[in-house]
Amino acid sequence: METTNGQLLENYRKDGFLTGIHVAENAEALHFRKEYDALEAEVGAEKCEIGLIDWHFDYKFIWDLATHPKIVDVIETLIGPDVMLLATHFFCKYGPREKFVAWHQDVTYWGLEPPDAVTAWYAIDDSDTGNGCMQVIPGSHQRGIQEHGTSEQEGNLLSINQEVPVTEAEAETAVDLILKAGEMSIHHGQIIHGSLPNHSTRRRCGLTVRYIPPTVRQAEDNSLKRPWKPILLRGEDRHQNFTTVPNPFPHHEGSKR
Ligand SMILES: O=C(O)CCC(=O)C(=O)O
Repeated sequence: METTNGQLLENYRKDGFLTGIHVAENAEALHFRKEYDALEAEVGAEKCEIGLIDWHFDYKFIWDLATHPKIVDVIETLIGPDVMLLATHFFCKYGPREKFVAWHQDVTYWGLEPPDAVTAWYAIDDSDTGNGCMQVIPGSHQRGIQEHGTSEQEGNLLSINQEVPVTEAEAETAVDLILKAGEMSIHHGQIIHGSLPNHSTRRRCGLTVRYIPPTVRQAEDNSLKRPWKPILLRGEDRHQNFTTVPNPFPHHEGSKR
C-alpha cells in the first residue's frame, strides 16, 4: 500500500528519518552510477571520499539528482512548498578501510538560524551493513542541538572530527538505512546519525542533498567557513536571506557533462 504524504510527514516528525524511498528506475540509477564512475576516474577516489562538495554547480548529473522531482516532492511534503537547495556532498567509502562517520547532528556546525535542514541521501551504490550504510538513532532529533566533542577513533570522515556522545543503550536502538542503488533515505538536520567502516570490497557511495525552507538564514559561519549558496527550487523566497544564486543549468547548457 502506498504511503500517503500525511503518513510520511508524521513518520518524519516522530522518527526524524524516512528510508527505502524509490527515486530512480534501474536504467536511470545506472546512468547516475556511470556518471559518478566517470567523475571518480577524473578526480581520483581519495578526492571522492568527502571532497566533492557542491559540485552540482558544475556537473549536470549532480544537479539532476539534487533537483530530481521524486526527491523534491518528498522534501516539499516535509518542509512546505518553498524549497531551497542548500548544498550537495558525496560520502564515498571505499573498502576494506577503517574510515567511518562518527555520530553527529548535521546542523550543529552549519550556522543556520533556525537550525533546520533536511537531507536526502541518494544511493549511488547499494548500501548495506556490509559496506557501512548510514545509521540513525530514531527520535534523537527531538532533543534539540547537542554538544559535540571530538572523536578519539582514527578515521572519522567528518570535517572537524566532531562526535556527539552516544551511550551503548542508545547505539543499540540505531536503525541501519539499507538502500538499493536508486533509492534514498531522508534525515532531519538534528537527528544523530553516522556510519561504520566499510569492511567489504564494495564501494559505498551516497550523494547527500541538503534542503532548507527560505525562512532559514545564515547567522554564523559554518565549519568550512564557506558561505552557503542556496538556490530556490520551488515556490517563493519571501525572506531573501541569501544572495540569489542562479540555476547553473537553466537551459541544460554549459555543463561539463
Ligand atoms: O554517508 C554517510 O555515511 C554519512 C552521511 C552524513 O553524515 C550526512 O549526511 O551528514
